[in-house]
Amino acid sequence: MTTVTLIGAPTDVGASVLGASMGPDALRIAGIARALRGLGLQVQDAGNLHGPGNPQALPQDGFRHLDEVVHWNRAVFDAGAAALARGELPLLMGGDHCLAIGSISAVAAHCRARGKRLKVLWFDAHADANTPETSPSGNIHGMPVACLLGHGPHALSQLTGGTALAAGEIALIGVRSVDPVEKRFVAEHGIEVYDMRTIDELGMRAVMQAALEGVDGDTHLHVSFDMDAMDPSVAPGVGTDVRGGLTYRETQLCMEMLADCGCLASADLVELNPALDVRNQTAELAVDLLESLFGKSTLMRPR
Ligand code: 6HN
Ligand code: MN
Ligand code: MN
Ligand code: MN
Repeated sequence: MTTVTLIGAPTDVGASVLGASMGPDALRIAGIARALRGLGLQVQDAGNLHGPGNPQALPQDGFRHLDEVVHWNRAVFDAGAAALARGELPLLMGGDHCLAIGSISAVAAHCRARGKRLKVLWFDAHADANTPETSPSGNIHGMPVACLLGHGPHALSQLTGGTALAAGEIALIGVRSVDPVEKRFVAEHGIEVYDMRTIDELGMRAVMQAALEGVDGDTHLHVSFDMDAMDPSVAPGVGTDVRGGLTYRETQLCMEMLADCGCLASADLVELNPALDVRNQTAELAVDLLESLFGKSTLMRPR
């Protein structure tokens, strides 16, 4: 049986809104380990990683807190790589979304070494595809997709010793807030995007079928879930909320279809901001969704 390893990364150095650093404990308080164990999974909580505090500095050369972001991502990379090498399924509890640079770089290195196909599904209101030249904020949580595709400072874009991802290995789902130059980046790289309009027009079932096309037993599937993918009416505890997001049921359907495909091998749950939440409901929602992602289903269904 696969062991799920919970890795806490309590930091918000990639953001300008403070509070995502409390995400790991909010998930623990919402009962993440208990919920997953209730599904019959083996779960170990590896505790929290350590790293520098948030200096709350202004951007320098296009980045806010580059050194701190590099430090945290190295720690996430090492912890993720170690869990994967032990045959475990790392679940990164963020923390802001800059941490996906480290977690997905570890996954990419793992797949390259084993000749495994890789697919990353990136659930987000945002495209996270800025570079320091194009970023309106300097916040590195707006840059991980670009970094993973090789655009960004060497220390982040070459964590694996090369470029982590090819554009065809990632799909963005739930997008509805994309900066003008990000649009060009996404188009020029031919990144697969299912924005909210596509989800409205096709429905989530068709979108997930398309996103999972070609994902099979030889594929390592990584889910990077930014809580702001969901509508702020159901997920208020996020730092950069955008109206018009995924509904509770749409998200549940995603999770259920991901569970059915049986290829999930690593995940990030990021951008949960307990300082902006109401009675920990966004953390509880996250745990509810993770249960579905790991196979909780209402009925027995023929596979
Ligand atoms: N996130 N596109 C904006 C920026 O500052 O680059 C927002 C980024 C939000 C990032 O939510 O992970
Ligand atoms: Mn994000
Ligand atoms: Mn986002
Ligand atoms: Mn490129």
